[in-house]
Amino acid sequence: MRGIVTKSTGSWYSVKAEDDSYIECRILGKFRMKEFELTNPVAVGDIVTYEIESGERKGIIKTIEPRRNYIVRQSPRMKHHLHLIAANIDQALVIVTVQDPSLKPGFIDRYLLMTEPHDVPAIIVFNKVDIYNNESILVMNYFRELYESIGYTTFGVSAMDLTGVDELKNALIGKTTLVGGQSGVGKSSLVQAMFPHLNLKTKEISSHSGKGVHTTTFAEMFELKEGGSIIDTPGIKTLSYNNLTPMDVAHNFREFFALSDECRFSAKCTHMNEPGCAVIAGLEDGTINDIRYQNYQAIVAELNEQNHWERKKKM
Ligand SMILES: Nc1nc2c(ncn2[C@@H]2O[C@H](COP(=O)(O)OP(=O)(O)O)[C@@H](O)[C@H]2O)c(=O)[nH]1
Ligand SMILES: [Mg+2]
Ligand SMILES: [Zn+2]
Repeated sequence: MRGIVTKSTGSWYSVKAEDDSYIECRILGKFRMKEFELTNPVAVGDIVTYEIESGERKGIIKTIEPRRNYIVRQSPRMKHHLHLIAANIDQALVIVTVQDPSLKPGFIDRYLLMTEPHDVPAIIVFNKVDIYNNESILVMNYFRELYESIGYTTFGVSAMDLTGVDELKNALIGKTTLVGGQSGVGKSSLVQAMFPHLNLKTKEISSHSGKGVHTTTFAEMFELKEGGSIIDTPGIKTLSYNNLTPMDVAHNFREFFALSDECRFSAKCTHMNEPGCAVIAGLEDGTINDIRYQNYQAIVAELNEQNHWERKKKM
């Protein structure tokens, strides 16, 4: 029996079978990924084979088919583990706002570090354009031009007055799209505006423990009747990356990577203070955007700091 995982709640997985029925499955034993430790072995979007447990209407996942790509982030609980968010996706939306809430500096660039390593096309969506004042519109246009010039698709939309909603919808039909963004930016409202037949409930489950309240959030795949599906990820609020090295970051800032051939130390250049660095030269002549560069520096500094404390702990 073969199917696709549409939801994971930690120990149980909803699997959509080839006959369109759903079955709850669990896993026995261990599935490992060679490269790193995972908190969850199976992700939404995984194609799995399973067996029905005798006398039950439940299944056991036996194998996971090789993933075309996947999105991971650092586990919020275990700093050294990664959490698989989704697998086998066609594109990822990052929804942001300039106003209410204001744009969090670096959020887009951090998000792109999740998608870029696996060549997952990212679409940057500015929502709530209906409430933007003149200054917010200038800010949005500035960033839309910046990211378009690097090669990303961008949209300016409103889930409220439906500006741009049809155009965005057209970009989603027939594809498997991961939807992310900080809470409050209008993810649920926007999905609802594009696909009114979907009923995205809040999938946040709180559990009490002695240490306080933890909120656990789970990704879920929703099928579009127009074709394709979206994966809602209510949990992505902050992004950290101790799975990446500074060099990985350099390679995944697309326009830096494109210039790195011209750096004296080419593929080894971190574009921080090396002599003959084409990215630093680009910063001076304006071909590299200074906000992108500042975000890059901040991310690399954060990684170096994490690694510094790792080394101290080991000593
Ligand atoms: N003015 C305006 N408000 C919006 C828009 N989209 C969402 N909102 C409001 O923003 C708040 C958060 O929306 P929600 O969809 O729950 O955001 P989520 O946390 O990202 O899923 C709600 O009060 C929505 O009514 C929009 O395009 N314009
Ligand atoms: Mg929501
Ligand atoms: Zn360089």
